This record gives sequence, structure tokens and C-alpha cells, in this order.
Amino acid sequence: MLKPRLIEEKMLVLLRQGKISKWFSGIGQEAIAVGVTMALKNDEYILPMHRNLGVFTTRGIPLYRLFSQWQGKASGFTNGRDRSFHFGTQQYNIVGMISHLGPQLGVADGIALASKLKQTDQVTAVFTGEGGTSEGDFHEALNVASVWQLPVIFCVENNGYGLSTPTNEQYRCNNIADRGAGYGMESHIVDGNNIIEVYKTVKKVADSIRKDPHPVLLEFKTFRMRGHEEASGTKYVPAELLEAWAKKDPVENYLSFLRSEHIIDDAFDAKLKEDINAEINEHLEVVFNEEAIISDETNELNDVFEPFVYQEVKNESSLKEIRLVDAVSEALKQSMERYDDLVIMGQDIAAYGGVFKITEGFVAQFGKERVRNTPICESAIIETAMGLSIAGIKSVVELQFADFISSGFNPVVNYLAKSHYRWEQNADVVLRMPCGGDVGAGPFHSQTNEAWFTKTPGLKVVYPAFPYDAKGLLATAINDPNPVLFFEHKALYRSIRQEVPTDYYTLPFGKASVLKEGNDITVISYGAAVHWALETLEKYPDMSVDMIDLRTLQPLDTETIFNSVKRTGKAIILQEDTLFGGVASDISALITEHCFEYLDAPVKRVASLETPVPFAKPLESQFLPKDRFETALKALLAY
Ligand SMILES: Cc1ncc(C[n+]2csc(CCOP(=O)(O)OP(=O)(O)O)c2C)c(N)n1
Repeated sequence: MLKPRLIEEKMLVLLRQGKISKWFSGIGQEAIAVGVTMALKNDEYILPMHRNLGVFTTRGIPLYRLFSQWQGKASGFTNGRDRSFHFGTQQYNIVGMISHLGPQLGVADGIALASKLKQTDQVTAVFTGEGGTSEGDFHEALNVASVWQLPVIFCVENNGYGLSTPTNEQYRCNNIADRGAGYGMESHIVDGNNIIEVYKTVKKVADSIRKDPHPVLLEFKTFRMRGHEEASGTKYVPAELLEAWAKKDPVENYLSFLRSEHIIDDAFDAKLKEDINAEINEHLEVVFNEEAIISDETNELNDVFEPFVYQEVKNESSLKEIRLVDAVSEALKQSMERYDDLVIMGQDIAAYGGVFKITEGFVAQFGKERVRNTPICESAIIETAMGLSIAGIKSVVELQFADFISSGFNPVVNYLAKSHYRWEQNADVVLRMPCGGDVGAGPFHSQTNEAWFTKTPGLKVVYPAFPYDAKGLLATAINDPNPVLFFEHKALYRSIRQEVPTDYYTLPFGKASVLKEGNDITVISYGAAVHWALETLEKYPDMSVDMIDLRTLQPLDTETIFNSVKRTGKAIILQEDTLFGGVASDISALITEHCFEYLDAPVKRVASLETPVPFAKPLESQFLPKDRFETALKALLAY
């Protein structure tokens, strides 16, 4: 406890000297971070927050690495890409927070699920402040942990304020621990300023969890003695409160206890402080002498994804005519056979087989541990998938409908997408997205929301239009150690049939398929719109068209697009999504930038109307761009 305290005191000096940028103080709360970490084994994961320096020091991280991290230098943990405690390290089994506070609670579920599946008898401890308990992630994560009986200790540090908000404006129950009952979960209130009570309670709870996996909620009562971060001060905190809690200082009180028990004396105390201060100064010197970070664009871009060398598995087996829905199911099933720890999670996917019956019969073959029904909580399940990946397990999450990804948006774009770039932790997760309109399902079961994700660096986006592509690309998506959003158009599930190899095979990302070759115009599309374009082109057998089905949107096969446009001089892009900010806009911009001299006409985008997807058939038909495509195609050809 003394070490994080002395480091912080030094940091406050450096902050005033302008040598570090921001500081979130944990002074007065050290007993919790230190006590929890000491009660766990070093190979058990801890997911700390911004005030938990004691977790990092107790795990024995060399101080210069922490200092370097805070200065954005290369010896830190994020190559200067993220600040303060926003990092993880597999070497020390620590998974740091992202700014959004809540997501790591679900990530802890995933790590705990992995230890339950592997039967390692390990506990995972995850921290949050009492402010963070108001986030949906908290409720979802505790509920999942309880329903699945996961070995997690949820540590709530109740320090009286969330930024300036006191607890009575944050929640209305007496104690956060009282909520345990609502989740069917054991819970305890702990004096967070008493290291012995913290250590003993956590040790006992951890021992019982290791024997019999289950979650436990611990509320540590403590107080934030300084401002939310140093610049913001403590004006709004009544002085009496600060005075009362100053008397409960965990470091001072433990020191008095050790003295009164004659375990240590003044000389020991003085020597300890001297040694720690010497260590701090020595490590600070190292970091002050370390050069500012140098990187280049290539290096930065290369680190967004975990390197993946595509392995081609050829399809030499017999062919069978199947539907797109069968192709998805086969790829999943054959991947489950290939990776014997691959886990699938989703709503109603177990005995029921999922709403589209893609996982029908899977439980009988793979068991309920690997084919997991989930509560209705997209955020926590996507976070759980991230946690599984941290623990080395691949997973596939079936979104019941792609529309519902909005309820799990934060972990996708902020956790999965950014994790490898930040601290080289891949997110080995495939999100299956049954999407799209033309099914009379209205605004919330018809969206094709790929552009929400193609915009975000760190995500791969796949969107097949045919059974053959769906099967091979899903197999690759599962092989790829990066997060992949795999779009499956519902209207194609049972309407499109194709001869497909019965055995396992893979197809590469970033390779479009050229469905027709011609010289007069390039048509570019993906998903269901490919079929709409093909139907239209059938009416004009004499039109000489290069028809490109993109198959994957991220990575995008720009080479095939540019080569085609350079030959035809005209390009029309058809997308099902609404126009503004869609994939077609970027493709149009790319063509204009790279093929301008070859163009004989402006690039044309055709898309759905700028409205939500309407329910009634006549309205939906008007919304979708099928008819507008034909008109635009003819106009462009005649330009
Ligand atoms: C989703 C989200 N909303 C708001 C914030 C801004 N913010 C950062 S820390 C914080 C207070 C957190 O309070 P608490 O969870 O009690 O932890 P404490 O800082 O007291 O340790 C707030 C509002 C944020 N980081 N993320």
C-alpha cells in the first residue's frame, strides 16, 4: 500500500511541474486494489479501473514501464497509443479498462467462462466504481455471471462520488451489495479502508469460488480523498466528510496497527519509505531519458489487426445444392468440429436452433456448454466474447437480428475494434448479423447496417450474396483472429440456392467476384442488391456489363474495382443501405480519386430512400432501390 501511495505523491508533484498530463488519484483507496490482488493468485486475471494503481504495483510490474505508459513512451504497454491505466498485459494477467467504464464487467464474464469451460479453478476479479454500476453493462454482466454461475468477483469501490455526483444521485438502494439478491448472487459489504478485512474477505470468497464456480458481489466502502482527476478539485465535497475519512486512512491505520503489534518500528518504516522512493526515482530517471515515441504510418496501420495469414483449404469434395441458410449452418458446424473449443452464443440458439434454425441440432452434437443460449443482453455477450478471446478461446455470436447490434454497439466499436491497436490483444470474435429488408418486417428487423462498422478501423466486414461464398467466407471469418462482422441477408437465406462443396473449405477476404464480364459499364454491388442487379441485367442481354460482387467490404478489393472501371469508363454502385454515408459513397470517392482520367461519366450511386425501412409492402418496395437502379443504369449507359 505504501508503494502506490508514494508513487502517487510523486506523480502529484510531476503533474504540477507539467511532466505528466492527467492523474486519477486512488489515495485513500489503496487497501482495495492491493488487498484484492494479494488475495488472488498471480495467474488469475484482474480487470482494474483508473484508481487501482495498487493492482499494477502488487503484480510487480517494473515501475519504469508504468511511468513510460503514462508518458506515452515505447516502454509502456500501448506504444503511446493509449493513456494512463488504459492497457492490459497478458504477462501480468491484467486487463485494463476502456474509458467507458462498464464494458470490462462483461469481459470479466468471458474470462471467467473460459476458466469454467477449461476447468482451471481460477477466479477473475473485476473492478468498478459505484458510478459505473448505473451503466447497463453492470446489470447485464452480473445477470449473465449469475445465470451461468461464472467464477467472478465483482468489486465495487464505493468512494462516495462519481466525478461530482454523490451516491444519493446515483442510486436509491441503501447499499450496492443489496443488489446481489436481485441477481441471485452472494454479496458482502467490506470496509474498504481496512486491508486485513479486504484481504481476508476476498481470500475466503476466492477459495470458495475456486472450489465451486459462482459469482460474488463485493461492495467496498471507501472514500475518494482527492478530486475526480487532479485538475477538478474537491470543492463540492463537504469538509467534514474529508476530515472523517482522513482518520480512516488505510496506510496510516495499518502502520499504527503494525507498530502497536510490534511487528515494525520507526526505523523499519523509514527504511521502507527510503527504499521505495529510491526505486521510484531510479525508474523515473529511466523514463525521463527515454526518447519520445517514434512511429510511422505503416507501423500504425499494421497494428490495427492481428496478422493473419490466410490458409486456403480447397474444396475437392462432392457438390450439393443448398440454400444460403444451409451454407451458413454448414460452415458453423464444420468449424465447431475443427476447433474443439469454439463457442457459439446467442439468443435461443441452443435447443430451439435460433430463430432462423441455423444452429438446429448443434446442441446434440456439441453440447450446451459450447452452444450457449444467452439472456437478452447484446452488450454483455459481445463483451463475454472479448473475454473468451483474452483467454484464448474463439467465439461466434449470433445476433438475433442485425438491428439489435445497436444494443451492443459500444463493445464492438470501442472494445473489439480498438483492442489490438491499443495493447496487441486480438478479439477473436465473429458477429453473425442476419440483416436486410424486402421481408416486410418494418424499421427494426430490416436494416442493413454494415456502414456503422465499415467506418470503424479494427473491424472486418463480410457480406456474401451466394451460398458458396457464405460457406467459405464464414469459415475464414472464424479462422481469422480479428473481429469480423458477418452479414447474412435474411431474404437470401431460403431463396438463393447453389451447388456447394459438402466438405469444409475457405475463401479469402478482400477478393471480389466478377459475375459478368463486359466493356461498357461496371456494376458494383453486394448482398441482396447483387441479385437485384442481376435480375435487371437479365432484361438487357445485349448490355456489355462488368458485374462485381464485393463479398467483403473491409477489406475492400479496390484492385478489381479500379481495373474494371479503367476498362469500362463508367461505374454504378448499387447498395441496399440508405444513400448518405453508405459504402457506395466511399467506393464512388475511391473511383473518382484513382480512375478520374478513365471516366466517361460521373460515378453513380443508387441506394434506398433516406427514411427508416417501412413495413407495408408498397412502401418498402418504393424504399428499396430496385426500380431506381434500372433507370439509373440506362441513364448512365446513355450518358
Ligand atoms: C460511458 C461514460 N460516461 C461518462 C464518463 C465520464 N466519467 C469518467 S469517470 C466518471 C465517474 C466514475 O465514477 P465511479 O464509477 O464512481 O468511479 P470513481 O471515479 O469514483 O472511482 C465519469 C462520469 C465515461 N468515462 N464513460
